Amino acid sequence: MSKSYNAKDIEVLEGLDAVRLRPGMYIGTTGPKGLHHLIWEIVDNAIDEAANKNCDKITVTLHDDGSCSVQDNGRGIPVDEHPTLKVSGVEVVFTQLHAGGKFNNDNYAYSGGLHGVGASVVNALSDWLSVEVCKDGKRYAQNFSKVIEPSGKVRGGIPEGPLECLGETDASGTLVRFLPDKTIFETTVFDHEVVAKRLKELAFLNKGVEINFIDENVKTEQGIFETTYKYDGGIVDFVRYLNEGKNTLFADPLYIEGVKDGVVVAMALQYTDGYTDSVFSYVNNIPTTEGGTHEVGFKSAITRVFNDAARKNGNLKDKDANLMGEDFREGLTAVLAIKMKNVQFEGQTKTKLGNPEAKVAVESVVVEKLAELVSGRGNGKTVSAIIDKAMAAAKVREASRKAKEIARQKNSIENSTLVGKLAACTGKNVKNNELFIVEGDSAGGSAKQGRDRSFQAILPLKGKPLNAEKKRIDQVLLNEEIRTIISALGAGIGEDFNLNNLKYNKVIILADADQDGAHIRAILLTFFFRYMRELITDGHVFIGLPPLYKVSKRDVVEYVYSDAELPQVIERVGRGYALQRYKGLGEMNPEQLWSTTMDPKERTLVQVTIEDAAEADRLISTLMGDNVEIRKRYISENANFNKQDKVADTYLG
Ligand code: 28G
Repeated sequence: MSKSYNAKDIEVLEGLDAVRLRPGMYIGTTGPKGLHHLIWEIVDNAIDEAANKNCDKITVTLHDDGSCSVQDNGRGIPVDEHPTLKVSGVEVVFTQLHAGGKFNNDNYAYSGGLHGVGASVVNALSDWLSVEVCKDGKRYAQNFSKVIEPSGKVRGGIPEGPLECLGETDASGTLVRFLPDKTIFETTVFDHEVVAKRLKELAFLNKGVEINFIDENVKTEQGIFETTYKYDGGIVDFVRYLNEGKNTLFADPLYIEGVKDGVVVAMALQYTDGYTDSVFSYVNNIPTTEGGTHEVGFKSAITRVFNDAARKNGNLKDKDANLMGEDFREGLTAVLAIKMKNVQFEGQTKTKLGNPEAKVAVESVVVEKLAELVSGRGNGKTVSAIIDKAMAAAKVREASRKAKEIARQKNSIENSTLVGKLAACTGKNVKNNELFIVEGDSAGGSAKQGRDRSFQAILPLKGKPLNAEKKRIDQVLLNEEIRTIISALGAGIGEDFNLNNLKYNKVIILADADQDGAHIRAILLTFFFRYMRELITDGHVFIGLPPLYKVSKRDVVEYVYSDAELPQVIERVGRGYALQRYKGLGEMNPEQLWSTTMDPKERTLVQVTIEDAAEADRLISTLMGDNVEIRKRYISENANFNKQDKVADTYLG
């Protein structure tokens, strides 16, 4: 290294050292989620530049060398010398640790202000990073890399030299390319679907911004994968997309926007003839899966506005009580996107907005603007359709309350017949007992024969259980597969759920390693997440991993649980081996199923976290929606719990 450092520089480098020492503090985790966080940090800076109207095109590329680049056509990061640090603005952005970045919520600015936050974190955690800036007719570049000092100390994000001018250009913007450091992350392979899904979401949330996605690792008939996301309708297009393939009650989503006390509010809504309540909310482009104060304000606002309209229209008479909030959410698809400063996230997955002022501001903007829209000429039919739908929902609500009451009493009698499909275990010690939910009758049969009946119970699932998202709760509860699970577990559901009554300590989902199996896993996780959340948070839910292959030679038999392991196992077994690929659980005989997947001494279980379940819920309900093709592709590529993706926790008896 030729460059000499002054005291200020050393301080900067120590800042980046801290990032490498405790990556989790800056990017949450060093798993796949943290890896993708690197992309989002850089993309966020480009999005900020777009939010300030200085840029309208962003290109994200996954390169075949494992690196990722992000390019924008904005103003370009400032290149002039920083007054106290005496290096270029570019070098400051990539080497100065900005106090805590996004994880210090006090510093989060939603527009302008804190540009470049997080870029230094990405630099610190990269093998190398290069930046190119086009600005004021010139092209500049600087490279950074990881170095090993003579003492053996490893440092990340060290400039290879100062920012250099490479020549002239007409262009303007910033290009950043980086290769994540393999010694920091559990995996450094970016996931195509994760990136595609988030970029599409950002394009919906940032109206008119063109986001291009190129993946050099995905080949199509036309060459390498390339696609463009650009939505001039913004969240109105998002709502249209969510309702694709559904019957909508009116053609164009209602859209309102406004600002109150520094909170910028935008909302689009449309009703379908379905029963689902699909409200998707965002704060500063971050999904708030668990909702929060902004959603509370939104819900209370639409209830008020539509009730007022129902009275004005004469649908509700003086003596009638108001319709309930839930009546106005049946069939509702809405996107609520707000921007504000000093966001406070709460909840189990830190995806719930806590700021009380957000409720006040959202409620006020939505009441004012939506009331105006609703009373406006030309919206009469739309408003009538909404009111009629809610009136019908209120009637069903009353009927369904009675039905549930009856169902509750009936349940205890019906349980005996429902649980007929269940092969219970003989042991009575709940702490030891395990319930296997097994995909398919044939695998269910093998599991029943292969199990240790003293503590293992088997519940075969015939087809796909009803998608928990698709129907109202009372219909979900009427689904036989789901009710069998509820009564087998014995702990109730929803508000009535009580862990103390749980009859099994482990609930193990056993499904094939294919698309249908992944779909079943996602549906079950969504169901547990919505109606038995504590089952997951208390650590009772597991995914069983069946082997994908058997490699054998004479008396040697080895089972292989992932494609990545296969070559090593084949090499170990050596010439003359026989290879069997298991297409499904059903192909295994009872002994094989026991020894590979059910025997606590041999099997591998992956414990389901609340984040896994929240993600399954989000995917089933948002970006997959009714679009079967997208869903299938997504699930087959992401929802498989295999050994590469997860830290497998082997049961140690
Ligand atoms: C392509 C990958 C990600 C960015 C800009 C533009 C400006 C900027 C970025 O300013 C302020 C200065 C140095 C720390 C602002 C340009 C005002 C005038 C900008 C990006 C604070 C940062 N002209 N475009 N940052 N710095 N795009 N895309 O990162 O001290 S970051």
